[in-house]
Amino acid sequence: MSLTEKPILFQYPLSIYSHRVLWYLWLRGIPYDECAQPPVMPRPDLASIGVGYRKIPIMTIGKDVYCDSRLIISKLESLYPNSCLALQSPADAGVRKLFESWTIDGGIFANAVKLMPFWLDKGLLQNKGFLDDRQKLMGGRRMTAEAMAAGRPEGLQHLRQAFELLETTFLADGREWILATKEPSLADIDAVWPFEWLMVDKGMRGSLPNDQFGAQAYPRVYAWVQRFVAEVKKRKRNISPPVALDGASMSQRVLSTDTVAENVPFDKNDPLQLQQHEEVEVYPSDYGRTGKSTGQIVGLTTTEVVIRNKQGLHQHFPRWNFSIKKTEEADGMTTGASKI
Ligand SMILES: N[C@@H](CCC(=O)N[C@@H](CS)C(=O)NCC(=O)O)C(=O)O
Repeated sequence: MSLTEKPILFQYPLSIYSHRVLWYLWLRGIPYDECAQPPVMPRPDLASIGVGYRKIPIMTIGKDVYCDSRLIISKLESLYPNSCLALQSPADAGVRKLFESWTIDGGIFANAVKLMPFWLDKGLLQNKGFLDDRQKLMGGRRMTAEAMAAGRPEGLQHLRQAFELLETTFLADGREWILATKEPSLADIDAVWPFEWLMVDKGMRGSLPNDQFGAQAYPRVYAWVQRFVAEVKKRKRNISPPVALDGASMSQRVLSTDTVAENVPFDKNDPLQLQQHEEVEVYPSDYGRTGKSTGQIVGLTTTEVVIRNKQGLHQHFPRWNFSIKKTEEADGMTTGASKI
């Protein structure tokens, strides 16, 4: 990995998880290029650099490929030091990680998805290609109008709890930013994104009924989201727009880079008892499990796994909600604890 290489972000405009990374880049003023991706599979650009992981966003920096918005943001925090978004106290840094977990794994995003406006003409949920693709992503569950209608009341109820929590605890004292910092922090990015998606995103218009949500019901949450959006827009103006790379120029650049990959240590004492350099596959254990990346495991820490693929690129994944399996084991060729 080398900072002489500008990051390349793989994203598509409708991807809310990509917005998390874009906001981060804009708030910090970090220049990047981008390689736009289709919102559905296949993604030949990513296949050309040996990435089987199917979720978006992804970021390459030189020979390193970083998967998952959480890992991308934490890498950028360490690769570009003196972050204006970092929290000063360990306790605040911990609260920020809890926000990340609350919104991503804790059910906020899953309940927000239940509120996607399936009734909109020309909306995503009227698009057969999108529905087919997401059915595969979700392991067979289809987002039919009936299923969406049935899930909506519970989604709304759960989101009301989330709005209420923010309104009556963190934001109750009238602070501008979620952890009372002077400027927006990482905690704002990690807390705000599903709320911004529901309240601001054009594709989500109508997702929140006014009689149960709205600025009257949750004035502080609404003001905070709008403040965040305005700040992001303001800071975005300060960085030069990304170069849009097509698949060919992206893979030419990524595969021919002569930079050295980031060195991530290997923990021999990891509970999975993996050996450095053995062949493994890595994939999400929540959804999108069929999107597997394979390669030699070269780095392993409590929070990160790194594999080297056939193209010589190092793919990095978080450990949380990711599985690592020896490839023979995945093919059912070895015996072991998984068979008990
Ligand atoms: N934990 C992942 C979640 C990423 C995710 O679910 N992204 C959505 C797009 S917003 C996705 O990949 N959907 C399926 C797809 O685009 O193939 C992250 O933080 O990056």
